[in-house]
Amino acid sequence: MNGTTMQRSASSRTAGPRCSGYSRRLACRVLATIAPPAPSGSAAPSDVSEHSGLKHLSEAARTRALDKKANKFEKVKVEKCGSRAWTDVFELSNLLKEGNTKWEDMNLDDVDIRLKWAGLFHRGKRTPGKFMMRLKVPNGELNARQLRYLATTIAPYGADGCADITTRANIQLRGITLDAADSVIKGLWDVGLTSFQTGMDSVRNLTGNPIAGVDPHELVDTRPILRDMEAMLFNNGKGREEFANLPRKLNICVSSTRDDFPHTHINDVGYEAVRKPDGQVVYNVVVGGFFSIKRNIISIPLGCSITAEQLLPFTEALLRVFRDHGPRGDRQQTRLMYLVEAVGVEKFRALISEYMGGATFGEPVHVHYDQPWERRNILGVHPQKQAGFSWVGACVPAGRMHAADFDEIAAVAEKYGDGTVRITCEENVIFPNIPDAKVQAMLAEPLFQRFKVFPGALLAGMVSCTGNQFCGFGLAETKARAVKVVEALDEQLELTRPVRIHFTGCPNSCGQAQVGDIGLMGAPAKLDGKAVEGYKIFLGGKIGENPELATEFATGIPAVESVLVPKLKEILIAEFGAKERVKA
Ligand code: SRM
Ligand code: SF4
Repeated sequence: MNGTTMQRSASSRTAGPRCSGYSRRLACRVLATIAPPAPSGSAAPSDVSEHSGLKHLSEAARTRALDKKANKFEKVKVEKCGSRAWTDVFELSNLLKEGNTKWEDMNLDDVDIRLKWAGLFHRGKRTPGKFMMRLKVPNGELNARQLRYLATTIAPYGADGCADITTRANIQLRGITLDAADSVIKGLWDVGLTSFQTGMDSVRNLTGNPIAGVDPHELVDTRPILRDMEAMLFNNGKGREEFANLPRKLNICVSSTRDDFPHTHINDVGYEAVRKPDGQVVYNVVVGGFFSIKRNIISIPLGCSITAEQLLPFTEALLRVFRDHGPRGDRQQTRLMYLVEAVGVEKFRALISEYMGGATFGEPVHVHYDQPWERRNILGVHPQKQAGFSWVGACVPAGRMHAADFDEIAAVAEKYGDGTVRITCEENVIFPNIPDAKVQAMLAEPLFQRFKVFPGALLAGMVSCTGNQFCGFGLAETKARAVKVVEALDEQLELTRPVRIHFTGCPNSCGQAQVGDIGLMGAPAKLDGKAVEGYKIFLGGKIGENPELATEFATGIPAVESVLVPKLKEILIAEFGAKERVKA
């Protein structure tokens, strides 16, 4: 791949934000309240209660948080900072264990909203009293000890206890009850994991190259960068109060190859490693990509590159800028892009520089490649940059895991590799550092009957969000149906190229429907005149160097296999060159 990664081409991302009437109105509101930047650290006003979410906000941000147009979550945070959940969760667990109270009697804002800062998501609509616990797994790297611990957290919950690999290469545990939460959290800390600051207005799991360190084509190993960033942003997993009241969630990733495995284009902040002509690796910065019910947009260049040494202070400063200047009104207009659009790319960059004490940044680095680069399929067996070793990528259908899977993955990683694995944004698992001589024996392990190393072409590229099995927003079931439908299609069709199908249960698009070659998004539908679960179908998502979002192709498709399979078959044949399999 000519040794370098490439800055997004000018054609794929516009150089500056498009200014709509809305953006101009928002700009007026935001600019009117922009105060001079805080010198460094927190701008904590002294007259604010210890427990209020206002504590670390600048005067300007306090004004926005207290404004009558502030969204309801700002009010919840002003009343009591989400960071309080880090201590409250231990208190709540104890109260429940002692039998002095029931979760139903507790403060609902605590149970349903603030506990998300501790990584506990009440699944009140589907499984009342049970929580999903979201972790942080920087760069998706886990070791055998951590995997075995994760198995113990869900094992007690029987059928209700399972886990998912997420679209941010992360783990979510299911079935956790509040009385057990304190011991699970302590156990996570013991093995070097955390659930703190994984939900609500916090930075989400940091994603990088899933084959970092073993990839012959990487410019840098993203793992140490993301570990350091994680330690800095979240205080080594114990939570960083100063960043507990951002205006909204923030997705950050570091990409080190032309594949753009972590999808910089749909992250709020993307760092793209690129080699300068003098050989130095720096990072082009892109900002503002996000999906939501109201708007989906690819990130735009920030017009600068930063050095490896600047990555952490830059990220820290960007967070403070977002915290102090970001919009806190209509919740649908609070993602980072809205701040960038309101102040403009130049001003936004200047603010970060000011918060870094006047740091200067490099010009963006543009690299010309003669040849296009096909995003690699990392499932299967692949030679590493270390001679004599391979990585083995296995497909975890829809990312769904059970306690026994964690144990078995740990055992296989120890027996054949170095005891570590990577999980990916496509919800799969990678075993690195397998000596070539052991690969054949490894492939015969029973684990790979379930998690196939050479899955069907469609199953290999299938991604699914949680869907309405557990998620209250879900308009359709996703995971189980996705596996069934895609397996049926793999059986009936032969493909000449990989086709990625993304299922997502609602327009929040956690399953990234607009990223797929084909995307299915939960939506209302009718079958024989009756309202049924259904999907919209999106087509044309492109990932890698020149990303594009898929656009809506069809709507109101009933979510039943007898309709979905033929409909998708028709699309795969017409648009993707698939052929009916000849039956033997
Ligand atoms: Fe998401 C909210 C699940 C990745 C956009 N997302 C939710 C909640 C927390 C809603 C809820 O409380 O039920 C879902 C929890 C369901 C559950 O029980 O699992 C949920 N999101 C997920 C996961 C688990 C989907 C999956 O099956 O993998 C992913 C967890 C990632 C992680 O480890 O942190 C997940 N969510 C995403 C992504 C994909 C990504 O990051 O690449 C997106 C689109 C990208 C983005 O954020 O811009 C995404 N989730 C949302 C949104 C829309 C955000 C917005 O600005 O409006 C919501 C709703 C919200 O935040 O209010 C949401
Ligand atoms: Fe839930 Fe919708 Fe996200 Fe799927 S896309 S996990 S249904 S919020």
